[in-house]
Amino acid sequence: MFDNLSNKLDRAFKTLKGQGSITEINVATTIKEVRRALVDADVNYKVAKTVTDNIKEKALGRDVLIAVSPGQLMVKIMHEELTELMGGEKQDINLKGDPAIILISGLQGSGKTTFTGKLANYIKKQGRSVMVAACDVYRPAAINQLQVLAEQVGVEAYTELENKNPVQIALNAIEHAKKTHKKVVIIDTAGRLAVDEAMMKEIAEIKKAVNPTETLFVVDSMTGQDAVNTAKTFNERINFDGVVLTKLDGDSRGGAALSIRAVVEKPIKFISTGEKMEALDLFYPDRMAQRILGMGDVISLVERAQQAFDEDEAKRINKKIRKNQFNFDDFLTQLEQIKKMGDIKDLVGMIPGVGKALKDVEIDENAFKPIEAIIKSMTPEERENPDIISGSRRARIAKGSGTDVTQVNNLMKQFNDMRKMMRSMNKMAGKRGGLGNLANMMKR
Ligand SMILES: Nc1nc2c(ncn2[C@@H]2O[C@H](COP(=O)(O)OP(=O)(O)O)[C@@H](O)[C@H]2O)c(=O)[nH]1
Ligand SMILES: [Mg+2]
Repeated sequence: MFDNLSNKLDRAFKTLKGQGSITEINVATTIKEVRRALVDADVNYKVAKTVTDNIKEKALGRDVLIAVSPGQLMVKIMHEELTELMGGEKQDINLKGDPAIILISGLQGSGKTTFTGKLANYIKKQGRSVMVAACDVYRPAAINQLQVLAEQVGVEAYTELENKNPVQIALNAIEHAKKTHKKVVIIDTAGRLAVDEAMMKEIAEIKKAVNPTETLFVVDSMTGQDAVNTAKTFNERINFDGVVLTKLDGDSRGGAALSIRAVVEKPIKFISTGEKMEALDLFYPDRMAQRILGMGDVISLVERAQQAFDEDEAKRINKKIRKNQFNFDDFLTQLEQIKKMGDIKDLVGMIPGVGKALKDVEIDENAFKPIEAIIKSMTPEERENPDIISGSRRARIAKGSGTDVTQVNNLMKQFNDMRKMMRSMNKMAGKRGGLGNLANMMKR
């Protein structure tokens, strides 16, 4: 998602790269390109204009620090503006009430029933008892679909096959939830292919009858500008509390995410990125802005790295690197830590600047296996002191690890290159840790 927009913004900022200062003229060119990129990504024209006007004002008012280039400063300002545009702070769902009642609204096919299942799963994982209610009475298949999803995530689905009155079913469902001590009830409703009066009347009636804790509007992000218009109509009629953006895994141009908040002034609360029940995320405006700008999901990267990395271990390794004592034991420890950090491709994609370069490169996680086998076939002495690994030792190691001499030679060469690099970095008094080195190795 957003690849297209990221690329265009990247190009727009290039204009400013290499320039010594921010001036009226170079900002004007960049701003024009940024505005066009936003409009091309389905961002509402008025919204794009407001955003770019704000950026321009901020950019011209700010002194360029010696440490950052005008291009970097523009990205920073743009990041602030996009975050603000998408609502600033993350907004959680309100689950107060006994039970809390969540009403789901939106057009047919937007992903309401799928989201109902996902939200039930999400709430259940927080340890709350939850129930879903099927109030789409027009298509028998819709009831069945919700039953299947509910079963999949292990929650109860309330259905009434004979009853054709969605308001009544919703009220009965809430009664049932109270009797069975559920803390949350999620009400799935029927949609139409386009906004029509009968649907609006029905959802408004359900809302009035059940007095929900939270009314969510589900919208397909692939529908571009239409998504914004539909959101506006629904909001005028039922005054919803939050938006759920679905299908962000598709080739959505992302404009909906950028303009809905600004147009209806209601927060986006969740994003849905696939058909699986786990494919649901809270919406973080700042992280989304980072993704759009191709800065990489730095925050997530740092969080995951912090979880996996043992700080004392990292300090120990850095010390060894500085003393030119980095050996195969340390190498192995680093590999273990990287593996702990989870899916490697995911992770590498989050590193700013690396994500794009490596986007199309296949990173084979199994590639680590022979490396580990080779290192584990070395004697402690060899690992500690890699320079003693002669030709005959290499043959023995190859045999012991089930690899061949070429693979051992390759690893030795990479390892030696890495040590050389560390040495020259030490000379430059660089203090970069081992992760950067490994990232470099993977690029080859
Ligand atoms: N790729 C993708 N498909 C989705 C997502 N959410 C829903 N769908 C699919 O979109 C279709 C319509 O979803 P459904 O929940 O039945 O929509 P409803 O009519 O609003 O209840 C189904 O085929 C879903 O599997 C999503 O986030 N990503
Ligand atoms: Mg449905």
